[in-house]
Amino acid sequence: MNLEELAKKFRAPAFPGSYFLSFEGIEGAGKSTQIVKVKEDLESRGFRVLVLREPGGTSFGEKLRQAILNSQTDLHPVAELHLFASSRAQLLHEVTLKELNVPNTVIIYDRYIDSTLSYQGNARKLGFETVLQSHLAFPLTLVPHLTFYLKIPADLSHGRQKLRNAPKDYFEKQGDDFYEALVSGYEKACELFPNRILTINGNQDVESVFSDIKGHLDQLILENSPRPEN
Ligand code: T5A
Repeated sequence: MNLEELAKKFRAPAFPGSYFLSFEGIEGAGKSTQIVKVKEDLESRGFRVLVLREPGGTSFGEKLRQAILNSQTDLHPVAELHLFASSRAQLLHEVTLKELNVPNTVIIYDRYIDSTLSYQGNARKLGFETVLQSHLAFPLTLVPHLTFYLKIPADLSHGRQKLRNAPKDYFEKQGDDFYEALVSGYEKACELFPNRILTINGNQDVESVFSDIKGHLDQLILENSPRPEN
């Protein structure tokens, strides 16, 4: 199967009235900042909103998160791939699929499969085929209705990380080449999934980034609202 054929195996879940969204971007792109604002906005429209993070979100997933992000040894990229996929499968099974079944729910993921494509597939050089093939068993074939890719350049990521002044985790210690490969990995993911992934300019003030995201959310909700009867 070529890459385009593989990509077609991935579908958004069909739960009427509920949505699955994800946020993507390199370190410091502003994902967590925007998720807080999107949650508030959707709640004000009457949705029940759950925010989940990857890796993590379940007690099993949080243990995997610690194992990866606090690892003192270099992990093999295949080990990384399967750790992230394990955390993802458990989160889908334990939380996401059950919660989406409740009408008027929005599940927001802070990172999902596009992180694996960019980090393990591109920057760690496993290739997109290897990543997608490792996700061909349900529930890993599920993808969000919309993914917001907050695009910032690598140097802005380093600048925001410095400002935060927190200890660097496993991936934050990587050099410039790794960050450039992350950006190009996200570009490739956007080309492969053009209808699902929306690129948002993350190099704007917080309110302008939110306004761009809100425009797309308005459209998604409008398109899926029941039409008034004549
Ligand atoms: N990973 C994960 C993989 O390798 N493969 C996978 O499959 C998955 C799922 C997870 C790590 O695991 C890797 C990727 C990651 O390395 P994480 O902690 O969940 O790590 O994710 P991070 O991206 O590291 O989280 P960050 O907090 O660094 O980034 P955010 O959430 O994008 O950024 P945010 O919102 O916290 O903002 C960062 C700083 O910038 C400021 C904020 O105030 C904050 O100080 N900021 C802005 N400043 C100016 N203008 C704006 N528009 C701003 N927006 C935010």
